[in-house]
Amino acid sequence: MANKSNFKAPRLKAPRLKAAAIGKPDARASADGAPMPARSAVVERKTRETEVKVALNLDGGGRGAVETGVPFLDHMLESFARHGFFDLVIQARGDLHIDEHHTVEDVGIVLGRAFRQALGDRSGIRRFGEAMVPLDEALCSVVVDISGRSYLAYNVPIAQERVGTFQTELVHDFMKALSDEAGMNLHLNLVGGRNPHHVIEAAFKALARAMDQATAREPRSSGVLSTKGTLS
Ligand SMILES: [Mn+2]
Repeated sequence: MANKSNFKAPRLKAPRLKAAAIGKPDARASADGAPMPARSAVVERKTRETEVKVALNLDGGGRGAVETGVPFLDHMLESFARHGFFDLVIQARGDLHIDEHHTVEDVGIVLGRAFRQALGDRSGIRRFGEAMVPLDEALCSVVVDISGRSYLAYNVPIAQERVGTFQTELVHDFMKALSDEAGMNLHLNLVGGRNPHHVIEAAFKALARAMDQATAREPRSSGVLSTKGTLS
């Protein structure tokens, strides 16, 4: 029986984080005391369907402030920021009166571009990352190669069409857009799971941890980690 009271979920306050704060020199990443240049990007994209702005710092502290108009996506991306130790501000406005597809996909596009831009020529990064993350009964594996070549292997079968009002199929579209635009080989494999919220959240957390590893600076590598000599 539906509860028809006027209950309103409390609005969870995202940590206050301004796009302008992103891009300051990264003092913590310095080994010898000299601040290293921030690996960050601010990317905007406007179409007749959506308007998306992303500010990203790869060497952040896990602070996320995400407002896309799709609350479930906000929840996933704030989790992504936290577990990837990225600082991430996302503001999106989309044609949600049609459905959430354009907004979810376009946020993936702009986030991917922000990673591409923040990584620059990809020199000095670890390039590969992998993570296996559980959430109760759900277990998801993510392996990435941030090589400049995009590829998506998406094996995350979800029986339920929706979690709340969010269409579970949109996760596939989001991951495709992200991997295409970041220039990233992205393999997602669901080991098992029943609850779609758990499955998707485990996927985003595993994505975060794998991308944190892959984007991390590799102190032993002075140039681009490829025998080909380029990652672009
Ligand atoms: Mn959750």
